[in-house]
Amino acid sequence: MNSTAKGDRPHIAVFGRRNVGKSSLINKLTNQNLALVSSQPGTTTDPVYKAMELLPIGPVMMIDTAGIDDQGELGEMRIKKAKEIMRKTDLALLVISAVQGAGEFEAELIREFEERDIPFITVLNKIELLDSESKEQAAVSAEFNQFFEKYKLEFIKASAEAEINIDLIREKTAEKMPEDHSRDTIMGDLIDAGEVAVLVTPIDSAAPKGRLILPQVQTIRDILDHNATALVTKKAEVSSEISKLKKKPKIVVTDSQAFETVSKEAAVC
Ligand SMILES: Nc1nc2c(ncn2[C@@H]2O[C@H](COP(=O)(O)OP(=O)(O)OP(=O)(O)O)[C@@H](O)[C@H]2O)c(=O)[nH]1
Ligand SMILES: [Mg+2]
Repeated sequence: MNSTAKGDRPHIAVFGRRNVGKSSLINKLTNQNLALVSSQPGTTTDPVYKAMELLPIGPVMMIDTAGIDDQGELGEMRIKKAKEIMRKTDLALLVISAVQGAGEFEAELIREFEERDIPFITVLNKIELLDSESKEQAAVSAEFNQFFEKYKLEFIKASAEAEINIDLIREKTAEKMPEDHSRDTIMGDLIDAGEVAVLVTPIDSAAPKGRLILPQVQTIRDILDHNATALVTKKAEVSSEISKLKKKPKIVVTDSQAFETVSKEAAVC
């Protein structure tokens, strides 16, 4: 079992061959440009641990691993490295490049995840490079399908570069996180019963049609679970909504891009 003590934060590790976009994906998932990205295979040389905020889970430890594959490392070495990190991993993201393919290396990682009871999510990155019209790429897709069928895997077609399905990866990450960590509170240590939290929610072209995303819904649920009240609004309405409240909100939650504007708006109320 995967029972090594890992501290309070759930550890999410990203595995995959070199150059598949592991570091790029971490940057997009956390909205930060902390991980080094380059077109040179082997950019990340040692595992990089970064304490980060990943909603809806909250504080997590993201582990960016060195890409290891047939050309990069020799034999046993590559899987030994991965295994060391797996001892600390609560949930894994297996990143495969849609243009590069999946094979024995990925199969070996999957066997290890299963042996260690590590839940994992498979991300087919660089999906925007696949042109389904072209014959060559149709062949690549068939090869992929065989691989995924063999291991009965579901995969998320994504692109770190074109920002495709990044929210979906976040949602699945929260869904798949083992129970002992998924019970961690999002807002519980920030708000008390009877207080109000204002959630400034971007409704733009990137927002899915007709619904809120899981992290937003979970945050609302968490506030209610703590017998507090959630006021959900958009950036444009935030100051007028706060001014209508008889009591100042305990906290205003916004995304990193809107932080500066919202903090000014909220301060004048
Ligand atoms: N077209 C495209 N390029 C991408 C995507 N994601 C990453 N890249 C590019 O792929 C290259 C490798 O990205 P990294 O994030 O450094 O990949 P990595 O898996 O961390 O690589 P190593 O650290 O070398 O193992 C960079 O040039 C990225 O800009 C994507 O979704 N689409
Ligand atoms: Mg890297």
